[in-house]
Amino acid sequence: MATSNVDDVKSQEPARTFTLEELQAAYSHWSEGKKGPSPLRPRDHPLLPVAGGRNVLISSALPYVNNVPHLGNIIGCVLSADAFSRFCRLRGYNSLFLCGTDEYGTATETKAIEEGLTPRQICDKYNAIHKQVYDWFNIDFDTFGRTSTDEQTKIAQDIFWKLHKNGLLLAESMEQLHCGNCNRFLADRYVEGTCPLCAYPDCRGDQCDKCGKLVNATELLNPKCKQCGATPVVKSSDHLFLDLPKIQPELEKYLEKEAFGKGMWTHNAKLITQSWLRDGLKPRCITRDLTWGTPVPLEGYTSKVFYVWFDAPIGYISITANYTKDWEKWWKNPTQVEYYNFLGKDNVPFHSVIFPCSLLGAKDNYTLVTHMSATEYLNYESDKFSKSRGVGVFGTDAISTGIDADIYRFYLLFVRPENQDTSFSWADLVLKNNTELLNNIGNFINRGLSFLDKNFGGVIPEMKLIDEDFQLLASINCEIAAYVSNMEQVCLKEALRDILAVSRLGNQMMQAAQPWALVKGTDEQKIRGGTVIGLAANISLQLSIMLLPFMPHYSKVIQQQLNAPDSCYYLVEYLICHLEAGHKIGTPGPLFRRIESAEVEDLKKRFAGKPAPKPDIPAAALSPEELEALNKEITSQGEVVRSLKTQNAAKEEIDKAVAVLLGLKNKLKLHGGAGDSTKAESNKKGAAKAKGGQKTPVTSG
Ligand code: B3M
Ligand code: ZN
Repeated sequence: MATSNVDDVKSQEPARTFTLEELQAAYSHWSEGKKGPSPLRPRDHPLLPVAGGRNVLISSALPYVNNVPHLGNIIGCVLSADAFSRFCRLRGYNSLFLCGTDEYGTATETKAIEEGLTPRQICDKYNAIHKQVYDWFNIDFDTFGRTSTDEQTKIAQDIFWKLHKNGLLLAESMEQLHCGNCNRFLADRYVEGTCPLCAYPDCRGDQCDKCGKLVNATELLNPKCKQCGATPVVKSSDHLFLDLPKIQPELEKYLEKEAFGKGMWTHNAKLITQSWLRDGLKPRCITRDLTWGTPVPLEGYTSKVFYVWFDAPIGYISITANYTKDWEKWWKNPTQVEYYNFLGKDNVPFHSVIFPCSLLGAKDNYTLVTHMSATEYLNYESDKFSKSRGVGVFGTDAISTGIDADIYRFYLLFVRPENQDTSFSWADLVLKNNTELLNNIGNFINRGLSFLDKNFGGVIPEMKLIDEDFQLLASINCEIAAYVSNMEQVCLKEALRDILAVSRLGNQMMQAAQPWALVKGTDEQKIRGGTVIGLAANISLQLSIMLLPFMPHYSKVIQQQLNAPDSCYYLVEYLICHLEAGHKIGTPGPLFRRIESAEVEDLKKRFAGKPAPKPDIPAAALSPEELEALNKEITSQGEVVRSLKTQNAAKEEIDKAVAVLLGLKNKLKLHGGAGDSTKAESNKKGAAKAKGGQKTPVTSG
């Protein structure tokens, strides 16, 4: 059964009556007709803000480089940002849409060890995979970069020095485990030992999978370095903290006046930010004892790198700097640039608090976030996406399903988790494809254009508009205006429903006028039939323009079938007659195809995942390949558990995932495996454990 987690279509409003002025306006807009060249600026790189224009900087959260994105990741940032960015281009704004891979930190180091590659090789490999997946989904970045570049080092260190100069750094010594054998401090997840609380022998350095309690790595009994098995010792290490409490008043002032005041913030983004501020900001550790990262330039700390969450958002700036030497025109131009952030809700505080504080603290006139569009989570059927369990469609799988990228785009944007968690459901995708795309939009456009082709030789006939046409134009203009306003507010889901409403109006017109009967009638009736068909062609063109942000490929196909000049491809709040009498269209053809339920049954099975292994399977030796596969599964399931925990998922959900993990570990034990191999490390959101000493200001000298 199809489960629908959103209002499927706009509720059918009773036909509105329009004032004479509205009807006249609709007619005069319609008659604007074809104008010369496109009013849009050409997309010449590098794109830069223009004084006095509407300058829109758009970033999508930078995906971690150590994995393949799934459909939830894709709708969570890049696809949503792409739809918005395409809208901005259609409106003629000076926009720049940027993204890239987030490459530094333990997660990459760990993946490198796992795959026997260097961190650099891992980044190159996965950066290419990400790029390929986004290309397939028709994500049209203006620039797609990466964080591990020289520009990143330059800009991150510059911001760091300014924070230092402005007295916003604190130093404190922290106790951490150090492995003498590997000669390095161990991030919590590089350590395992016996749980100090429940004596579970496979306890991780940050949390016990058995009792679920948080532990400090320094308190583990029998700690072991996960890399080499040696026993690490507690050592102190000096770290630097960003003095957030000192910056908080300025951040609050900025948010109240500028961002919350003038910007569009999703409810969750506002709520999360306000709760951080309400609790009062604490100093935050911005250094780590790792090697794969941006080096800390301050004497005494040069063996350390920046904490990924201090460093990664600076990636937005460095990616721009790698794109154009004039990057400061975007990034040090707060009065002329509006900055939109697209991200998943778990990334909100880093974008609304930590990053703006770093920039405010640098006192260097940086452009700060104005609008924040944070999505909730997309589930897969009624489960969570999980690489290790094979649940859900990952970017590279989507390519092999035989379903067009644009169909995924349409459906993902249709169920975009805008205000609440939603799910991707195959049955629902089939339903939406077959009703909204095939029966509504596809049917309207194909019927009209085929009829035009057969009865008028594909040439738009003379149109003589009558009263009811003015009513129709005014109704369509209401939908277009609603679409524009929804897009402006990043209510992408609603905007998509406005498109469907325009198509529905078109279908109603065809149904009511019956042009196929009219063309067989009197001369007057023939003219009426031609008028209806001319209207249908122009409404089809309007639909292709509105669809462009959502389904760029099909938008293009419709444009080709209409033989519409590029110069009509701009978006205003009303319908214009771009295709005037005498215009010859191209070759019409069916747009969408029916998707059969049987087809998705197979896909459903393919991506449903494997059942969790039972812990009581009889012991049998595993082949080295099976052992490796099992180890990989344990690693990824460990990641699932950690990500659920960092997302504060429901307890039952976490318990379920932990049970799966324990099952896998038991299996490994039963088969004589070497114990836990969970090496994966997700980003630490907290700092290492402080010794309880005082933080001391770091003064510039
Ligand atoms: N890489 C988290 C994520 O992919 C993180 C975002 C960084 S944005 C600067 O969800
Ligand atoms: Zn070691």
